[in-house]
Amino acid sequence: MKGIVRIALLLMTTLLSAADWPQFRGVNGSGLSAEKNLPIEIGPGKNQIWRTSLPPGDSSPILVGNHIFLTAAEDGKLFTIALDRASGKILWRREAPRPRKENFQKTHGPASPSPASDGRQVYVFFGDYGLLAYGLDGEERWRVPLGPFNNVNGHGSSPVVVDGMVILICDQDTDSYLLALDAATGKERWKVMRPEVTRGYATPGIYRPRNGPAELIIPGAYQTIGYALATGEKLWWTRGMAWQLKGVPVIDGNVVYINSWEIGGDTATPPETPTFEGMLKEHDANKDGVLTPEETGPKMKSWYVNNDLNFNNTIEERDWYFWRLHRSAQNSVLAIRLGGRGDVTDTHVLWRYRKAQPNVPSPLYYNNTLFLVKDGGIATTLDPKTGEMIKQERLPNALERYWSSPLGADGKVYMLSEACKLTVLKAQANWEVLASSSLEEECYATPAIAGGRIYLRTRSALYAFAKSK
Ligand SMILES: [Ca+2]
Ligand SMILES: [Ca+2]
Repeated sequence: MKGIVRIALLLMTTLLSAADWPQFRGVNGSGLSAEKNLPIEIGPGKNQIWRTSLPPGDSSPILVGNHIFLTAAEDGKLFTIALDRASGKILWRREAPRPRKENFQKTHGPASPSPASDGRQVYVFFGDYGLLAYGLDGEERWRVPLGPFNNVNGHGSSPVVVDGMVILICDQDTDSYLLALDAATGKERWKVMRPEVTRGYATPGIYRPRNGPAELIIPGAYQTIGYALATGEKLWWTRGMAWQLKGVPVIDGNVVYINSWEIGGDTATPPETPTFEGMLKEHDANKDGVLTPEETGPKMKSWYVNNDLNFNNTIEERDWYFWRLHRSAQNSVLAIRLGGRGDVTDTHVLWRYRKAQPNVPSPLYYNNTLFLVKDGGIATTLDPKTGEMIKQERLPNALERYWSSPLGADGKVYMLSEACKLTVLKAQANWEVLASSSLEEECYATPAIAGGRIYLRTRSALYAFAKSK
């Protein structure tokens, strides 16, 4: 319940109401809703209120007042779409400029970041253009071109809006930065470079300590960094996470939970990787202080595909520094006590859990339990105080990959697989499955919960489900 009270407090400072779902995964990315009497099964005609066909896009729906907002791409064009909450009717769609086309991993596309709203306007981000703001009626208020970005998998970070600022993580293999724009005008409030990190896909979390100024919690490659919300000043950081962070930090009280997983990061003992000096000694035939494919030989040919961060077909010290971090990266769910300053890795990390972590889905903190869902349908509960695993089992009949983050409401936990199978658990550490149902669709977006309904986006449509009377 503590989480629900927190949501109400966060909403008090905005024009939003408790019936809204203002950003990716709801208020502060928590995935929590105070709604009751929600359906536990979905299906064609089962608890279904409406279905509206949509162009493809993997952004999650957000809800503000009578509106639902999401983004999509169709015929090579980028769109922001508003739907009527009651009927699912499309109210307006606005095209964003598309001056270029980023590379994308096939599991998503050019409309992956979710919109965010403060109740006045809706803010959307496309990696192929930048940020745009619209009035709820669809009138464009401002646009800020950003990029092009050096991010081979395509952008995935969603903006958030807080204290009159739109905050966006722009992590990439060169020149990563964190941006704060004035929400009303689009003018830059501050921008901080993030030389510590390479590509990333995370969404910011906001921490409001009882005493002291608000902080942004920003997961990035190999670490999480805390910044002062008002100024962007770097306050603290933790090392020892995986490469390519995705989710959103989950905050309860003065503890934050962050998941990080990447291929190769599960080993207990990271492999030995030579130093850059060692590499030069061995391979730098022409003694110019950098290495080329000719010098490093056929064995290292494939290294350049993902690790030559500035695409110049040369290994410089920076490339090798990040490669060594990559090799020593540790997949883990981290619990970090907030309030520290400087490098808090050795002082504020409460525990690390290193088995069966999700790749994309964020953790869920609900009913004093941390819930995780991993590809293959492996659901895990952890004791948030100790990181001790309480229960880990496969979800029956839902063994696919998971892109959607779990949600908590009505004493239940909702987990949605790629094959659009919805498994509903009783929200307790020793969980049990209450229901399992599905649509013949593909699901990559995280659903939204508001006004007694579940809004679920598939690759082809948006559905509203509510419990049948
Ligand atoms: Ca050389
Ligand atoms: Ca290079």
